[in-house]
Amino acid sequence: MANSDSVSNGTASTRPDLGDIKTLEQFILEQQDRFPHSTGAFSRLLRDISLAAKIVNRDMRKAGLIDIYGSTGETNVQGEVQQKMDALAHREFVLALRRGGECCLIGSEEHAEAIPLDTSSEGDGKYIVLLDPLDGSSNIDVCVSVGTIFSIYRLPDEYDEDEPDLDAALQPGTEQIAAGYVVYGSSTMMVYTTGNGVNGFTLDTSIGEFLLSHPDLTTPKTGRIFSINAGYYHSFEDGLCDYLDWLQEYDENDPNRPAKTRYIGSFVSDFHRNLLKGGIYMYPATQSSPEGKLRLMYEANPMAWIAEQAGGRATDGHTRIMEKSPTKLHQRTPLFIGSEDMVRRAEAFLQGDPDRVAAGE
Ligand code: AFP
Repeated sequence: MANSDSVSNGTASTRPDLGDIKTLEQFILEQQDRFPHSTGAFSRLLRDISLAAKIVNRDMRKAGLIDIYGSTGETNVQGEVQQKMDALAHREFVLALRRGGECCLIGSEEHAEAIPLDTSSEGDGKYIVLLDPLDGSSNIDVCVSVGTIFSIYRLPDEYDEDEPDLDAALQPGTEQIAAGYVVYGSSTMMVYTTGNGVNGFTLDTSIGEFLLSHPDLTTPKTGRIFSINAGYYHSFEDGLCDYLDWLQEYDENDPNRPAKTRYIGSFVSDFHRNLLKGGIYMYPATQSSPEGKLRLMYEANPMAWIAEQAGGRATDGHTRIMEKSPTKLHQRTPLFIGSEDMVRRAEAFLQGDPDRVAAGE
């Protein structure tokens, strides 16, 4: 999108013309053309997801004007208070995927069990979608950025798409065929990978299309930002406290120290900022969340793949996130994700061998 929306004298002057822009749909179709035997089912599935994201975006922009602030009064399967927007976003994604017919099984943060979809009428129903429909939703009432995270798997051959066994969803992250997120921030962006790099699309609300704005996204190898809820410092393991102390030390030979804390408390937004600027996001085990807080299947795995595809790294401190074997849909995991050098150093501290990564390199 060269020459788009340049700003001069404080006003947006030029707008991209048709020759400059590429819509998400055009991009997906171009990718599809690379595979001669493609049926288009996967492209339609991505279209369904992007449609639900646009609807969630539209509804969210009206929060405060219509009755979608606050909680439903229910708790979700995690025992967390469910926000009205959580329930609405879950509903929109399930509806879009059901209508599209390409997905036979959905796993959602907002639903205790995986949801089988009737695939008898439309589409091939060969795909499984795992999602957190609205991450960071406790931030909505105060106008802070939130997001959607999704992960797509193929239904393994041994399962029947008309009656998919719920265990079909329990695949390691290495089996993902697409992963992405939508950040509903100062603008709304969808970022995704199919294992061929990472691309970002910004929603142009005036025409209702996601437009390619961040082609071939890569993340800096290191950075100056660390994102963690330091309120839990006293329940972190010693290695992590040492790493946090190290990050905050001044070192005249290291331009990235002292590092800067940035923590929104909305994983998608924290991750997105760090992806673009360089940094590390950490949600470790704590006293109240001994297995960490974030969910392996629909938060950690998709973001881990995006991070890796952009040149970053994601582990639980010891094991690569995408190689963890899931045993349940809502499984949690500690998570250290972001710029490769920063994650490697965090691992070195956590494994009691901080000198493994030389300072200032
Ligand atoms: P909510 O969806 O309940 O707001 O939780 C958001 C989240 O899962 C993730 O987006 C944040 O990074 C993390 O929780 C914040 O948790 P803490 O409040 O414990 O720091």
